[in-house]
Amino acid sequence: MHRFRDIAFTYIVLGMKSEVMSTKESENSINSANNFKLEGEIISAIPFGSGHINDTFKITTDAAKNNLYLLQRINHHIFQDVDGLMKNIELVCQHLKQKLAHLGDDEVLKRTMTIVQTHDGKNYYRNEQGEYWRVFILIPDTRSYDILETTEQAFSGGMAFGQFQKQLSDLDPKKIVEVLPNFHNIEFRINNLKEAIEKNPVGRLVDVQDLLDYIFEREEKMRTILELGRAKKLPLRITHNDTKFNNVLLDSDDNVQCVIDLDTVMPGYVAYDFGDAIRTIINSAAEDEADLDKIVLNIPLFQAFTAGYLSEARDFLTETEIDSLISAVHLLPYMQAVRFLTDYINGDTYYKIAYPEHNLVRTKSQLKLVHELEVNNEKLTNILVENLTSN
Ligand code: GN1
Ligand code: MG
Repeated sequence: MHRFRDIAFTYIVLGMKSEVMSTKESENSINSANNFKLEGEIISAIPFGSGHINDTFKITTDAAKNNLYLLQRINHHIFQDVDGLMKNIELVCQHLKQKLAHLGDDEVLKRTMTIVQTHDGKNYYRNEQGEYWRVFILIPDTRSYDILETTEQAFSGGMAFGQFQKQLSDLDPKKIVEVLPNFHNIEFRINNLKEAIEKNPVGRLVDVQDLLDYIFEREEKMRTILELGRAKKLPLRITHNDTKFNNVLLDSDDNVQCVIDLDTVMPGYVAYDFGDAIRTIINSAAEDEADLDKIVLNIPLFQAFTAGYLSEARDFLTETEIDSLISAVHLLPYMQAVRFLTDYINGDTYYKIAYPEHNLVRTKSQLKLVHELEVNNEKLTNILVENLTSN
């Protein structure tokens, strides 16, 4: 989980070799960053964040103002249509910026992501090795949390994702490329798991039979949202699709600053965003906690996130969308377990791992969360209902 926090940061200072070893990787990232219109000269490139897919670096330049940037190497094995991906992000950022224009330029820069273009005016850069790079402005004086600390943070997070959906609710989903088709389609995810079982490419099936039983027992019950969607009872909107709590930046007073990580913004059902956010918010432990006793629910945080979310989203949600929220609370951790287990059986080809059993530990951890959510289903449903009636 805290992959980059656990390793000694490789640090390169241009013009002089720093005491910590300079690596090819640092040079490569700096060379890539130099293709973008940055203010000032680059001073350092440091691995940043805890993403499982892309590689992220914090770039600092010597400019007096605007000296922080986020450089990312896009995992183009997963995001194969980088052009479509970046067009999506550009469109979404433009739309959000228009919505916030009344706040003035400085505020808009803090509340939305801003793509930095290359010297030849493109949204990304492809180097000779075929790697794809992009740069965003790094919003200063903000922080994100892997595990929440207070109900105020949870309320802010709920508002942030509710606002995000609301601001995009008038953007035509047909304008957005589905960069990862079937991303939250549980049938697709279960089929991928079944294919992995069939192939068993690295012989890991022996370790996981009890986990598979647990997953397949719940297969039918997890289809509710998929079927409501197929029956056209849920509107397809533009959703974020990776609403982990660490994808919200908060300011020093824990007010919402900005929703980040727009790679998976695609047509989807609002409940998926709600459920995926709850997956990280309600869990007292990390997504990959190995000690299952530590995975318990923090229900006050669920209450606070729900209140924050509904304060923004209540107006535009249909009754069926509201009814679907609780199903997603169960579905998203379940689907995440299915995805981690599929990757474990396949020999860890999708998610970055920090140690060989990492995907197995992640699976068990998410399934423990599924169990806790089932046990507390009535309590959670009541909280949702109370929030709706008090609003
Ligand atoms: C991946 O890389 P990151 O952390 O932004 C994944 C999400 C998962 C998440 C699990 C494109 O997101 O769907 O929920 O890991 N992103 C993709 O932490 O698969
Ligand atoms: Mg992501």
